[in-house]
Amino acid sequence: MTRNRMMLLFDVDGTLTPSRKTISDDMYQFMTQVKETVTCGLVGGSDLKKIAEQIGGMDALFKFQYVFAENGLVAYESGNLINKECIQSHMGEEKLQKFINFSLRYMSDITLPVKRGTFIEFRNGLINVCPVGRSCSQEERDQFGEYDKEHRIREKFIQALEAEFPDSGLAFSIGGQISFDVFPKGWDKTYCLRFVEKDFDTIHFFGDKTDKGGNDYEIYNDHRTIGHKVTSPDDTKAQLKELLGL
Ligand code: M1P
Repeated sequence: MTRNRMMLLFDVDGTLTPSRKTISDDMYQFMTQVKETVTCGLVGGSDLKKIAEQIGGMDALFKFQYVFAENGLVAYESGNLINKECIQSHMGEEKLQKFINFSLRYMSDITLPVKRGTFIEFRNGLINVCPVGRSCSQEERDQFGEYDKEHRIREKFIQALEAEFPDSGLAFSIGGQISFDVFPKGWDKTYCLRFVEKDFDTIHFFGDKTDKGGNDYEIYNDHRTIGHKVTSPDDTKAQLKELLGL
C-alpha cells in the first residue's frame, strides 16, 4: 500500500483518549510509531487548549502534521496557523444574542442534580452549551453524563432550540459528555477536509460519535473519507494495526 498520499485523521475524545481525559502512555507511544509511517491529523470540537491538554501538551500536539481544533475553524499545518474563522462575524450580534438569551432562559428553568458555572462557552468557530456548567468537577461531570442518559436533557434542549430557531442555519451536535456544540451548518468536522482533500488520495477518518446527532457523523459519512467507527482508544489501536499491518 502506498502511504505517500494517504492520511489518517482522528477524532480525540473516545477515539485517542477517554472522554475529556489524557491520552494513555501506551496510546501515545503507539501513535508516535503510526506518525512515522503515515501523515496524521486530529480533528476535535474542543478548542486548541483542551485538545493540547488531552494529547500531552502543545509540543506533543504539534507532532501531528495537521491539527484541526473546533472542527477545523482553527486549523494548523506543521504547527503553523492556516485558518481561523469566527462565529460572531458569520451570524451577526443580533442573532447571536437571541440564541444566547434563549439558551440561558431555558437552562434557568431546568433542575439538575447540581449546577456549576460557565453554561455557555464562546469559542472561535462554535458555541458550546453546557447545562451543568463547564466548571463542574470530574465527579459532577460523570454524574451529569449518567443523568443525561436517563433524562435526555441535551436532546430535549436541542429540540427546543430547533423549534425556536427553525431557519437559523445552525447545526447542533453532541460530541462529549456534558455539553453540545452549536455552529453554522457546514461548520461540522467536514469543514477541515478543505485543507487536505487535494493533497491526499485517501483520507481515513477514525471516530466514535458516528451515529446521527454525534459530532463525527458528517465526516464519517463524507464521500471524501473512508470512515472507521471505533468504540475506544484500544479499538482505534486494534483497527490501525490491522489497516497498517503493524
Ligand atoms: O471533543 C468532543 C467534545 O468535547 C467536549 O465535550 P464535553 O465537555 O461535553 O465532554 C467539548 O469540548 C465539546 O465542545 C466537544 O465537541
